[in-house]
Amino acid sequence: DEDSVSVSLPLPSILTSSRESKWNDTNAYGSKKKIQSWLQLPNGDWELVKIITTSGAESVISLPNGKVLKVKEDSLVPANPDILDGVDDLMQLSYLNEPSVLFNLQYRYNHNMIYTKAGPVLVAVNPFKKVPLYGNDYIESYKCKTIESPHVYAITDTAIREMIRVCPLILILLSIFSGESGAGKTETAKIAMQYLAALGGGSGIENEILKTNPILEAFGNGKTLRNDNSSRFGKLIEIHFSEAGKISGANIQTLVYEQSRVVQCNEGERSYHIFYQLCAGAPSSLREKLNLLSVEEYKYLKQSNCYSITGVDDAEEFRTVKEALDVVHISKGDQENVFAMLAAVLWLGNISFTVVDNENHVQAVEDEGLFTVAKLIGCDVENLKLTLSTRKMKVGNDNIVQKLTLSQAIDARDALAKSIYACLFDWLVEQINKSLAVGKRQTGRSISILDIYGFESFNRNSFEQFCINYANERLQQHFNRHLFKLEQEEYIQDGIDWAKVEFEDNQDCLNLFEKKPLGLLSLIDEESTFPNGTDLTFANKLKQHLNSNSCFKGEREKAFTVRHYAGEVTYDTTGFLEKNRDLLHLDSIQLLSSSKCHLPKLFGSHMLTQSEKPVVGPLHKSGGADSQKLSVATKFKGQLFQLMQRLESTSPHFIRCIKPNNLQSPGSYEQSLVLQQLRCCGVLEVVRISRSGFPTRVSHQKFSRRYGFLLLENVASQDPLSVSVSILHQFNILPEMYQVGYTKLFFRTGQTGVLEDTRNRTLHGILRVQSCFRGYRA
Ligand code: AOV
Ligand code: MG
Repeated sequence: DEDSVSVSLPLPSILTSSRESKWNDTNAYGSKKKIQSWLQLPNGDWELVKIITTSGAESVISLPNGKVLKVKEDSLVPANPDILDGVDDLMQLSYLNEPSVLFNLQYRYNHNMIYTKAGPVLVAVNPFKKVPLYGNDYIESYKCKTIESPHVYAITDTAIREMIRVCPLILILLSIFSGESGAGKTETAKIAMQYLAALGGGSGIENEILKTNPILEAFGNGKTLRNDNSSRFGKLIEIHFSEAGKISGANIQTLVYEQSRVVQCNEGERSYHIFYQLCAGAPSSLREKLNLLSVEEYKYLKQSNCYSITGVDDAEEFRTVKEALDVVHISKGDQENVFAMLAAVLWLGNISFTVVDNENHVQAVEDEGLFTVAKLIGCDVENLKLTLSTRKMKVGNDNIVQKLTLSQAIDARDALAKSIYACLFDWLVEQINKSLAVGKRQTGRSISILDIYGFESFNRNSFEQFCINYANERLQQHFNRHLFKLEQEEYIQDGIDWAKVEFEDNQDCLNLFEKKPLGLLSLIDEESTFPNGTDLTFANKLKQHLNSNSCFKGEREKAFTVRHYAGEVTYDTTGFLEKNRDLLHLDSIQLLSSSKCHLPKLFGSHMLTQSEKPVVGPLHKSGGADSQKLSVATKFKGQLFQLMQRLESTSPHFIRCIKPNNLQSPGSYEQSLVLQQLRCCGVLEVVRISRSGFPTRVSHQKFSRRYGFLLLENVASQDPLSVSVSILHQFNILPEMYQVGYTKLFFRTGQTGVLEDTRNRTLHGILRVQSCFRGYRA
């Protein structure tokens, strides 16, 4: 009978109750208490239970399996009425608590509705399978607004409309961090681009823009333990539109950080996809030209013991990348040079060294590796050999040549490899930007999509995670500030009395990173310049200066912990200084800039400007031994600040991606994992902001229609606002629990639950009476 209550409601089928069938008992409405509650099980998961009775601080509850238990009342969290199961927007929930949010997302996920709104934010739960939500028909439907359920298409559509009508600079901010990488940021970004291309296409440039994805993913993504296609760089793509709303060009800005992957990656991971694609897909003529081996024969690729990805055909991907390079107007000749540089990097890893004196100094072995590298980058073998085994230094006015030990030589070699790859990456982005360049006439209308690497917390966290998590910390602040502002603006717009809600922001953690001179970034740079600085002295310095900071905790030996907004992460400082210095010897720079490399821009301008740049970073060496390059951390911070500046000038739309399980498999929804991410990526944060405000908003029209019939007096002739107010009075809703706006009612959490219960009871009664009548007539 109860099922018929919900079925009879004029709501989409998704909102009809599915919970009720789980119980056999017929105990229903009538109790003043919330009849359904969430109970936390010993494993941390939440279970929906029914309260049978409550006396004092204890409640007797029944579990779905029929078991009856006595529990402390405060171990129960109120559940929403069934009618709210699977709502489109978490803001519609009367109770915005963790289990309710978890359940709502799970409910929708089980029905292939992976998108849910959390107020202004779109939450996307990774389905790990093809879901029937994309393609031209859907695009058309969202464009014509015949579908209204939350979707990337919908939020992208809103952005386009906003750009055209309201504000010329619109930023869609996709991707913000989730606890685990592999949550779906990059896929979501591509889905948004698809929509933009479909709506703003026509000139052909949209195809070029879409083709930048396979290129940048090949060069900037790799397999990690968490994601087979993990982005190891951040990307902001700005898509420009004409006044008529057609795409006129685009520009890509990148945040590169993980150079170390080129020369080193962990067991089970892979380096950048392009290396494997090249080795698998190069036609024989190219193989010969580049002296290409198979992946197992390159030391850089061999060390992680992982060469392929299930379901991915690297050779096929190589063809896709080449086609994409054609589309963005990179000539066949330049493409071949790019491949030659990639081969040079791989061959560099195979160069080995031999000890030449009794002081353990080494020299590069004259073998196939050395010869091939020299040929590929277009330099003299002798010169290359010297560069890899010695270092020119200036002491006073004298130039001296220092011989290198094995570990120094390996560092020099790896630095060269990383540097070539970094130049290649930058060069590619530059070429792509030239190809996508907006015509002379700029309208100032653009939509940007930000897709960065997500917050990472592994068992062992190194310098890479340190940088990623710092970036995420900055973005989190952007997110907080913006959403908070929006929230308040809505209240003000509707004319309600609104005292500012205090909000816990992450400024303290940012200060821990950015403060000068005693912040993490300054201290790492300072230690990196000390000749005798080691990872241990660095760790000790942190402990000495930062232990009083509430976001910092010194750990045993070389480790330290940072309390990020998304949870604590313990970093192991091993390798921090080396990775931060990322020194490329002056010799190497000279070698590269004098090489006859066929991509002149690649080394020529890039390298020289780097070494000739006035040094503004802390790495000013009085000895003048090494290249005067900015430290990685300083460069990273600079890029990040540039990015943030651009973000500040735009109007963001947020999408938060959630990974429902760690197996990359469809259908499984691990509550604790989702909850951890909801907390990390701030969905609950938004929820919390809302809870301290007036999260439930209902237009007067809707509200009076839904509850008006419960009124004792006849209100048929009254306007919706007055009806709404009468309802509030009749049900004794406390004045501090709501605000009446010009167009909407604003409620604190839990308020509509009472009304909804009464409504259900009344409807239930009506139905009973009706069915009695039917029985009578029969
Ligand atoms: P990420 O960008 O968030 O991780 P991806 O976007 O690469 O994660 O997603 C990881 C994988 O999840 C993809 O390769 C797809 O297999 C699957 N996936 C994600 N979204 C969808 C979707 N909407 N439909 C179907 N499958 C999907 V990282 O870049 O690692 O932080 O650094
Ligand atoms: Mg990604």
